[in-house]
Amino acid sequence: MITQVSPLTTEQPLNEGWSISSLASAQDARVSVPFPIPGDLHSALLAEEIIADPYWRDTETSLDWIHESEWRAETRFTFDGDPADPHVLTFTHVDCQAIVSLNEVEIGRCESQFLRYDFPLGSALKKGENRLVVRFLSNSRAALSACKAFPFAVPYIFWNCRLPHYNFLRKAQCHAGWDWNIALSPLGIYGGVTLRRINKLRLDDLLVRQHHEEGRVLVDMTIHYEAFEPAELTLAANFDGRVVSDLVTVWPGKGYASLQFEVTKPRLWWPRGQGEQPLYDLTVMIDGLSISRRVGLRKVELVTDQDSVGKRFAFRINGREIFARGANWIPADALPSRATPEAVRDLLTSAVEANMNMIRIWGGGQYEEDWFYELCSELGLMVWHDFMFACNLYPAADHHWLDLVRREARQQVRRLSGYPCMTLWCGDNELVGAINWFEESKRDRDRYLAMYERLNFVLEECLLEEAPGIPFWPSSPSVGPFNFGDGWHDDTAGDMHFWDVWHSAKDFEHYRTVSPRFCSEFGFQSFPSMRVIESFTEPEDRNVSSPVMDVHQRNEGGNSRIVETIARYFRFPDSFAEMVYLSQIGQGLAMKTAIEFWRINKPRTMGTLYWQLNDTWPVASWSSLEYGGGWKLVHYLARRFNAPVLVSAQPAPDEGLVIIHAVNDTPEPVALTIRFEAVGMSGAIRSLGEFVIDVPTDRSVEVASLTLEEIGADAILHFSWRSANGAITGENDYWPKRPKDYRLETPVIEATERTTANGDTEIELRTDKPAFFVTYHHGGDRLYSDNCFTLLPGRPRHLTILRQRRSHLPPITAEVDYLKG
Ligand code: BMA
Repeated sequence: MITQVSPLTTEQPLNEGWSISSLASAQDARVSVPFPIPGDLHSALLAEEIIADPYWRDTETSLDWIHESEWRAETRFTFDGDPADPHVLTFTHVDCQAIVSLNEVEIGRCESQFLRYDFPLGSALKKGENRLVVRFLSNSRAALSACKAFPFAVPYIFWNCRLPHYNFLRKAQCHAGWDWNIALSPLGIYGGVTLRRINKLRLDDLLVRQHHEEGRVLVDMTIHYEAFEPAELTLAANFDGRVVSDLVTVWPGKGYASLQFEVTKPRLWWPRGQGEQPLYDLTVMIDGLSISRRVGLRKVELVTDQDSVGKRFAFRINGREIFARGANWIPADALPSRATPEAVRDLLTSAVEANMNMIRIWGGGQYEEDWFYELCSELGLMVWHDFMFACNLYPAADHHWLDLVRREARQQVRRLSGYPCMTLWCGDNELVGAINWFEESKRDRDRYLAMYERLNFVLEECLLEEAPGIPFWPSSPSVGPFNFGDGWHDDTAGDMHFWDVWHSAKDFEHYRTVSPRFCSEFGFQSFPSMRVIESFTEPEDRNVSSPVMDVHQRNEGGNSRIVETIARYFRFPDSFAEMVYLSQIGQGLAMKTAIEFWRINKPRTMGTLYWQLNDTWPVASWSSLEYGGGWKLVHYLARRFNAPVLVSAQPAPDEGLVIIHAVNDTPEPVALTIRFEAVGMSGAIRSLGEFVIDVPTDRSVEVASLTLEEIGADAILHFSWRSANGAITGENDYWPKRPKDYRLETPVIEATERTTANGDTEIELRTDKPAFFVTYHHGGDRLYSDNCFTLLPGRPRHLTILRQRRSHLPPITAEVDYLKG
C-alpha cells in the first residue's frame, strides 16, 4: 500500500498556435488561416471569411472544393525536456485521412476518425523549437480510391449521401450527407493533441468493470499498456479518495494489469426518475502516467426472455425494469467546432426536460468526447450506443479495414466502460435491412450477408472479451441474434424501426396497428420555426416549394409529405408561417399517437425512442429540437406524453368506445383521481365523471371506457388527473375526429406577463372560446413550464419560465398561436 502517488507531470498539450493552408487545391488561390484545435476546417475558413456560411441558402455545393483539396495544418512548439527520453504524440479524433510529421520526419498516419493514435517520436523530437505538421488528404478522394481497389462492389446509401463511397472510410457516415444532413465532409482535429513523455511503458486504455452482489460492488480496473523494458512498477488507483495499489511486473510488449476493490453499501446510480446519480472520481496511475474518469455504480441487464408473444426487450437497471422514453441522437452540428460542451448540455438538458431517460447514439454519427458521457451520467440519461455503421454495406472482407474496426471497438468500449449512462452496445444501424436495398446484394445475398457477419462478429467478440458489463445487441433494428428478419415490421421480438407512417405515407392512426417490444426509431417531419427559417433564407425563399426550402429538406419528397399530411388532418393554412406552425402540430400529433399507444402497451412494449432529438443544421426534419436547440412544438408535447405518469385515451372503433388507460413509470404505485369532460367547440363543458384508480409500476391499467355519444359529435374529450397528495398532475385530450372535421371558433386570447411577489416571471393566458395547441412565443429562447395546450374559457393558465436558453439567433417578440378553423 502506498499513500502518495503523484499523477504525471509529463504531458504537454499542443492545441495552440495551429494554422492550416490549402495544398493541391481544387481552387487556384492558396488559402491559409488560423486553425483552432479542437476544431474543423470549414469553421476556421468561415471565421476568416474565406467562405460563405455553409448553411445560408444553397451555399453547400460551392464548398465542395474544400473536401476535394488537400490541406496542411501546422504548429510550432518549444520542447525543454530531454529528447533522448521516449515520447509519444497522442491525437484523439483526427478526421480522418492524414499524414503526421515532426520536423519533416513522418511519424504516423491517421485513417480513422474513431481511433486515438499514439505515435512514437523516436529521434524526430528536438530540444527547442519543433514543427508539427498534419497533412490532411482529401477524404473524398481516399473513399473513391478505396472503392476502386476493392475486388467487388460495396454499395453505399446513395439516396442519402451526396458524396460517394464513404462506407470505405472510418468517418461519421452522415458527413457525406444524410436525409437530414448537409454534405460538407468536414475535416479537422476534434479531440486534442498531446505530447507525452513515457518511461518504461505507454499507458493506453482503462477498462472499468463492476460486479454487483447483495450490498456490495466489486470494481475491477484493468489498464492496457505497451511496455518497453522489463520493470516492476506500482499500479495505483484513487477512487473517490480511497487509494489502492499493487506492484506489477511488466515485460516488453503489450500487456494488461488489474486492481480490484470492494465498495460496501454502494450508492447506486439510477436513470432519471428512478433515484440518484452519484458519480465518483477515479484516477489510475502507473509509471508517472494516469487516466481519470468519472464513474458510477449500477448493474445493467437486457431482458430478452421468451413470453407468450415472442421475446421481450427491456432494460433492467439495478434489478428494476425501466421503460425507456427518449430519442435518437445525431452529431450536435455539421460543423464540429460548434458542438461545444455548452451547446450539447443545452440539448441534453432539453431531453430530460421532455421527461426522457434514454438517448440512442445513432450509428451514422460518431463516438462523442468524454464530457458527453459524463453529462449523460450526471443527467441520468441512459445511452444506447450503436457502433458507427449505418445503412450501408461495408468492406469487411478487407482485413486492414476490419482491423481498424477491431481497434476502434476495443478503444471505445474501454474508454466508455466506466460511465454509468452506458446501457447498451449495438452493432450498427439498419445493416441487416440494407442487404435488401441494393441490386448487388439482392443478387448475391450470401456474399454480402457473410461479409456483414464478419463485421458483426468482430464487434460482438470485442464486447465478450472486454466484458464491460454492458449488453450487446447485434443491430438496430434486429429481431434477435442470428435472425436476419424484418425488424421494420416484426413486432413480436427485438427492437423495431417503424417507418410506415412517414416513409409510406400512412395515417398517424396506423401507429396503433403495431405493438413493438421496443421501438427504437419512428418519426415524423416538421419545418423549423420561422426564426430558424429566416436565418438561412431571403424573403423570396419563404415558400414551402421554393428551391432553397428544397435544399434544406434532404428526404426526397419530404416537404410535399408534410404539406399533404397537413391537408389530411387540418384545414389548409393561409400563410407560410401558419404552414410552419401546423407542420409542427402535425409532427406532435404523430408522435403523441405513437408514444401514448406504445406506452399503454407496457410491459409488452418497454421503450420508445423517436427519431430524432436534434438537428445538425437548419433543415426540415424529424427532430424535436431545431438547429440551435430551440424547442419545436412536439418537444412541449413530449414533456407531457413522456410524463412518468400518463393517462391516455385510445379508440376502440369496433365497439364505438374510447378506452382510458393509465401508466406509471415511477418506482412507486400511485393512486389517481381522473376527471373527464366533453368540451364543445362553442365552449360548453360537460362533466363526464370522475374515476379513482391505483396504477401499479409494472403494467398499464384500464381506467374506464366512454361511448362516442357520451362525448358528443362536436366535442373533444378533455381529462385531467391528480395523485392523492397533489404531487402528480397532468391533463390530456382525445379528438374523436380529425381537427379539420370540427368547426373551430375564433378565440380572443389575452396574454399577460407579470412579475410575481418572489420575482419570477409569470404569464397568464385567458380565452373566451376553446382554443387548441395554444402556443406562447413559438421558437423563442425562453422555455416555458408548459406550452402548446388546450385553453378553455374561464380556466386561465399560468406559465412560468422553465429555463432561459442562449441562442445565436436574434430575439423574437412574444406572440400567441393557436389552431385555426
Ligand atoms: C432511420 C435512420 C436514419 C434516417 C431516418 C429517417 O432509419 O436510421 O438512417 O435518417 O431513418 O429516414
